[in-house]
Amino acid sequence: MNSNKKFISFEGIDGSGKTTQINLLCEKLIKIGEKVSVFREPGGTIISEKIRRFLLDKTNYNLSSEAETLLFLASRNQLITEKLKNKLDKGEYVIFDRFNDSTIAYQGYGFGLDIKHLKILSNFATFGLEPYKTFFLDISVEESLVRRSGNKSDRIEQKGEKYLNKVREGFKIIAKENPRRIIEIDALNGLDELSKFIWSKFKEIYDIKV
Ligand code: Z5A
Repeated sequence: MNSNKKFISFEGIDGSGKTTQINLLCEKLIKIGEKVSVFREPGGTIISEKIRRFLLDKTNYNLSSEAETLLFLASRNQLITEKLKNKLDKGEYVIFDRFNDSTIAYQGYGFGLDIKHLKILSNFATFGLEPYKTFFLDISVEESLVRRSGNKSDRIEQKGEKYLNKVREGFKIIAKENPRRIIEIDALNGLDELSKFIWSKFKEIYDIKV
């Protein structure tokens, strides 16, 4: 088995249901006796969580797009170095709530930073590691706003509807460019239906017979 075969990521715009579906998938894996670790991005280590707080802090309103990008990548590099490699070496499943696709979608397509440069930088930060499979949960920006209504928005969520539309389109382009890795899912469906679909795909990918 490839060393990254048990490395999976979930992607999508804010409120697309990543965290919910990751939790449901983990429950199923644990039930059949599998070991699984989940890491959110940015975050997942003491240092990466410090970077997360800084990135989401609304008082850092004048953080430049380039500095923001480098901080996301710094957080990711720390997480890979401290946790990911070790877990994969042990043969455990590792699920990331966001990875490089988020940087390309939010900082590249969202902000307009050069995608070619972002890919080179991401490659450096991640030692060229890629998830084996990525579940991209696609919802409309309108649905994202409904699902998040009532929540306080952080520095990135404040960027508004137009920005989020560019990010969503970015994810769709990335999915088209990577059809073998990325499984695009219409995430407007109900929780259970989505969870069943993801589990059936998962079982197919890893040849799990239950
Ligand atoms: N970011 C970046 O710009 N560049 C990068 O490289 C990286 C990240 C790695 C991280 O914020 C922010 O950083 C994020 C991207 C940026 N920005 N924004 N804006 P975060 O980790 O705090 O937020 P998030 O990743 O966007 O998570 P989220 O908003 O919590 O969304 P989610 O995990 O995808 O959704 P959820 O929590 O599972 O569900 C949201 C709500 O919808 C909740 O009330 C659920 O009960 C409900 N839900 C879920 N599924 C359904 C269905 N199927 N139907 C109806 N309602 C549902």
